[in-house]
Amino acid sequence: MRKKIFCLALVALGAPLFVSWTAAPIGVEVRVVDERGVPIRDAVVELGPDGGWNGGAILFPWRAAMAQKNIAFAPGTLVVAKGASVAFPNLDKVRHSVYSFSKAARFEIDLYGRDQTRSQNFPLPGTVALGCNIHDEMRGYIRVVDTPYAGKTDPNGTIKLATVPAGSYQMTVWHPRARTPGGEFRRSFRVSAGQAVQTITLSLR
Ligand SMILES: [Cu+2]
Repeated sequence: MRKKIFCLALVALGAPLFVSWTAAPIGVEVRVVDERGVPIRDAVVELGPDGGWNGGAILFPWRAAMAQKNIAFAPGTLVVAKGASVAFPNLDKVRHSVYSFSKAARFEIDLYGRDQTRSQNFPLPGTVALGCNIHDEMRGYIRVVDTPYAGKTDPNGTIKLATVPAGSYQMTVWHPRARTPGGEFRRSFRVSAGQAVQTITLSLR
Protein backbone atom coordinates (compact mmCIF):
# COMPACT_ATOMS: atom_id res chain seq x y z
CA MET A 1 0.00 0.00 0.00
CA ARG A 2 2.76 2.36 0.95
CA LYS A 3 4.45 1.51 -2.35
CA LYS A 4 1.32 2.39 -4.29
CA ILE A 5 1.01 5.77 -2.63
CA PHE A 6 4.66 6.41 -3.40
CA CYS A 7 4.08 5.54 -7.07
CA LEU A 8 1.10 7.87 -7.26
CA ALA A 9 3.15 10.63 -5.72
CA LEU A 10 5.85 10.06 -8.35
CA VAL A 11 3.30 10.27 -11.16
CA ALA A 12 1.94 13.50 -9.69
CA LEU A 13 5.44 14.92 -9.42
CA GLY A 14 6.53 13.45 -12.72
CA ALA A 15 6.66 16.57 -14.81
CA PRO A 16 8.63 18.80 -12.43
CA LEU A 17 10.97 15.92 -11.57
CA PHE A 18 11.74 15.37 -15.22
CA VAL A 19 12.51 19.04 -15.72
CA SER A 20 14.88 19.13 -12.76
CA TRP A 21 16.59 15.94 -13.96
CA THR A 22 17.27 17.22 -17.43
CA ALA A 23 18.49 20.56 -16.07
CA ALA A 24 20.87 18.91 -13.60
CA PRO A 25 24.32 20.50 -14.00
CA ILE A 26 26.95 18.41 -15.73
CA GLY A 27 30.71 18.55 -15.34
CA VAL A 28 32.40 19.36 -18.63
CA GLU A 29 36.11 18.86 -19.11
CA VAL A 30 37.91 20.30 -22.11
CA ARG A 31 41.53 19.61 -22.95
CA VAL A 32 43.39 21.82 -25.43
CA VAL A 33 46.46 20.47 -27.20
CA ASP A 34 48.60 21.43 -30.18
CA GLU A 35 49.07 19.25 -33.28
CA ARG A 36 51.76 17.21 -31.54
CA GLY A 37 49.48 16.59 -28.56
CA VAL A 38 51.35 19.00 -26.27
CA PRO A 39 48.99 20.63 -23.75
CA ILE A 40 48.27 24.32 -24.31
CA ARG A 41 47.96 26.34 -21.12
CA ASP A 42 46.11 29.66 -20.85
CA ALA A 43 43.75 28.87 -23.70
CA VAL A 44 40.38 30.42 -22.92
CA VAL A 45 37.42 28.06 -23.29
CA GLU A 46 33.87 29.45 -23.39
CA LEU A 47 30.57 27.62 -23.64
CA GLY A 48 27.97 30.15 -24.76
CA PRO A 49 24.39 28.84 -24.52
CA ASP A 50 22.60 28.83 -27.88
CA GLY A 51 20.37 31.90 -27.85
CA GLY A 52 22.73 33.74 -25.51
CA TRP A 53 23.17 33.99 -21.77
CA ASN A 54 20.23 35.53 -19.95
CA GLY A 55 20.80 34.23 -16.42
CA GLY A 56 21.84 37.55 -14.90
CA ALA A 57 25.13 38.84 -13.52
CA ILE A 58 28.17 36.64 -14.09
CA LEU A 59 30.61 36.28 -11.20
CA PHE A 60 33.86 34.34 -11.54
CA PRO A 61 35.71 33.04 -8.47
CA TRP A 62 38.94 34.83 -9.45
CA ARG A 63 39.75 38.54 -9.14
CA ALA A 64 39.17 40.81 -12.10
CA ALA A 65 42.69 42.18 -11.84
CA MET A 66 45.73 42.36 -14.09
CA ALA A 67 48.83 43.33 -12.10
CA GLN A 68 52.10 44.65 -13.44
CA LYS A 69 54.84 42.67 -11.78
CA ASN A 70 58.48 42.08 -12.79
CA ILE A 71 57.89 44.05 -16.01
CA ALA A 72 55.07 41.72 -17.07
CA PHE A 73 51.31 41.57 -16.92
CA ALA A 74 50.17 39.01 -14.34
CA PRO A 75 48.27 36.86 -15.04
CA GLY A 76 49.18 37.10 -18.72
CA THR A 77 45.64 36.03 -19.64
CA LEU A 78 42.58 37.07 -17.68
CA VAL A 79 38.95 36.04 -18.21
CA VAL A 80 36.28 38.54 -17.14
CA ALA A 81 32.56 38.90 -17.67
CA LYS A 82 31.15 41.48 -20.05
CA GLY A 83 30.74 44.76 -18.18
CA ALA A 84 33.43 43.94 -15.60
CA SER A 85 35.73 46.57 -14.21
CA VAL A 86 39.34 45.34 -14.20
CA ALA A 87 41.94 46.67 -11.76
CA PHE A 88 45.52 47.21 -12.95
CA PRO A 89 47.69 47.39 -9.80
CA ASN A 90 51.33 48.31 -10.39
CA LEU A 91 53.49 46.15 -8.10
CA ASP A 92 56.81 47.19 -9.69
CA LYS A 93 59.22 49.93 -8.68
CA VAL A 94 59.03 51.40 -12.17
CA ARG A 95 56.11 53.18 -13.77
CA HIS A 96 53.87 51.49 -16.31
CA SER A 97 51.03 52.49 -18.59
CA VAL A 98 48.27 50.29 -20.04
CA TYR A 99 46.86 50.60 -23.53
CA SER A 100 44.83 48.59 -26.01
CA PHE A 101 44.02 49.12 -29.67
CA SER A 102 41.68 46.10 -29.77
CA LYS A 103 38.21 46.42 -31.23
CA ALA A 104 36.64 45.17 -27.98
CA ALA A 105 38.27 48.01 -26.01
CA ARG A 106 40.38 50.96 -27.12
CA PHE A 107 41.84 52.87 -24.20
CA GLU A 108 45.00 54.32 -22.77
CA ILE A 109 45.89 54.73 -19.11
CA ASP A 110 48.74 57.17 -18.47
CA LEU A 111 51.91 56.18 -16.62
CA TYR A 112 51.49 55.45 -12.94
CA GLY A 113 53.85 54.26 -10.25
CA ARG A 114 54.44 51.64 -7.61
CA ASP A 115 51.52 50.51 -5.45
CA GLN A 116 49.12 52.63 -7.45
CA THR A 117 46.23 51.13 -9.34
CA ARG A 118 43.91 52.11 -12.14
CA SER A 119 40.77 50.45 -13.47
CA GLN A 120 38.97 50.09 -16.75
CA ASN A 121 35.51 48.85 -17.69
CA PHE A 122 34.98 46.27 -20.47
CA PRO A 123 31.43 46.48 -21.84
CA LEU A 124 32.07 44.51 -25.07
CA PRO A 125 32.86 40.80 -25.41
CA GLY A 126 36.02 39.80 -27.26
CA THR A 127 39.77 39.89 -26.93
CA VAL A 128 41.64 42.85 -25.48
CA ALA A 129 45.39 42.83 -26.17
CA LEU A 130 47.25 44.95 -23.62
CA GLY A 131 50.54 46.77 -23.94
CA CYS A 132 52.67 49.24 -22.01
CA ASN A 133 54.12 52.37 -23.63
CA ILE A 134 57.42 52.03 -21.77
CA HIS A 135 58.04 48.28 -22.04
CA ASP A 136 57.39 46.93 -25.52
CA GLU A 137 57.85 43.34 -24.39
CA MET A 138 54.90 43.56 -21.98
CA ARG A 139 51.92 41.71 -23.43
CA GLY A 140 48.70 40.81 -21.66
CA TYR A 141 45.30 39.56 -22.76
CA ILE A 142 41.84 40.03 -21.36
CA ARG A 143 39.15 37.82 -22.77
CA VAL A 144 35.76 39.44 -22.12
CA VAL A 145 33.06 36.76 -22.14
CA ASP A 146 29.28 36.68 -22.09
CA THR A 147 28.80 33.33 -20.35
CA PRO A 148 29.54 32.01 -16.86
CA TYR A 149 30.80 28.73 -18.39
CA ALA A 150 34.28 29.96 -19.16
CA GLY A 151 37.85 29.93 -17.94
CA LYS A 152 41.38 29.17 -19.03
CA THR A 153 43.28 25.93 -19.27
CA ASP A 154 45.75 24.89 -16.58
CA PRO A 155 49.36 23.73 -17.24
CA ASN A 156 47.94 20.36 -18.35
CA GLY A 157 45.85 22.12 -21.00
CA THR A 158 42.70 21.24 -19.10
CA ILE A 159 39.71 23.18 -17.87
CA LYS A 160 36.92 21.72 -15.76
CA LEU A 161 33.58 23.48 -15.86
CA ALA A 162 31.78 21.92 -12.91
CA THR A 163 28.16 22.87 -13.39
CA VAL A 164 26.97 23.30 -16.95
CA PRO A 165 23.25 22.72 -17.62
CA ALA A 166 22.49 20.19 -20.37
CA GLY A 167 21.79 21.83 -23.71
CA SER A 168 23.27 23.26 -26.90
CA TYR A 169 26.25 25.57 -26.78
CA GLN A 170 28.68 27.39 -28.99
CA MET A 171 32.16 26.46 -27.83
CA THR A 172 34.90 29.01 -28.40
CA VAL A 173 38.55 28.25 -27.71
CA TRP A 174 40.88 31.23 -27.89
CA HIS A 175 44.64 31.54 -27.69
CA PRO A 176 46.76 34.52 -28.81
CA ARG A 177 48.89 32.27 -31.04
CA ALA A 178 46.10 30.15 -32.57
CA ARG A 179 46.23 30.08 -36.38
CA THR A 180 42.57 30.98 -36.80
CA PRO A 181 40.88 34.35 -37.44
CA GLY A 182 41.09 36.35 -34.21
CA GLY A 183 42.83 33.40 -32.54
CA GLU A 184 39.41 31.77 -32.11
CA PHE A 185 38.29 28.24 -32.82
CA ARG A 186 34.53 27.65 -32.74
CA ARG A 187 32.29 24.64 -32.86
CA SER A 188 28.81 23.76 -31.70
CA PHE A 189 28.80 21.63 -28.60
CA ARG A 190 26.11 19.58 -26.95
CA VAL A 191 26.21 19.08 -23.19
CA SER A 192 24.47 15.92 -22.02
CA ALA A 193 24.85 13.38 -19.23
CA GLY A 194 27.62 10.81 -19.35
CA GLN A 195 29.99 12.97 -21.34
CA ALA A 196 33.65 12.14 -21.80
CA VAL A 197 36.54 14.56 -21.88
CA GLN A 198 36.57 16.73 -24.99
CA THR A 199 39.89 17.33 -26.67
CA ILE A 200 40.38 20.35 -28.93
CA THR A 201 43.44 20.58 -31.16
CA LEU A 202 44.75 24.05 -31.92
CA SER A 203 47.45 24.87 -34.39
CA LEU A 204 49.76 27.51 -32.90
CA ARG A 205 52.08 29.98 -34.59
CU1 LIG B 1 55.61 48.96 -18.42
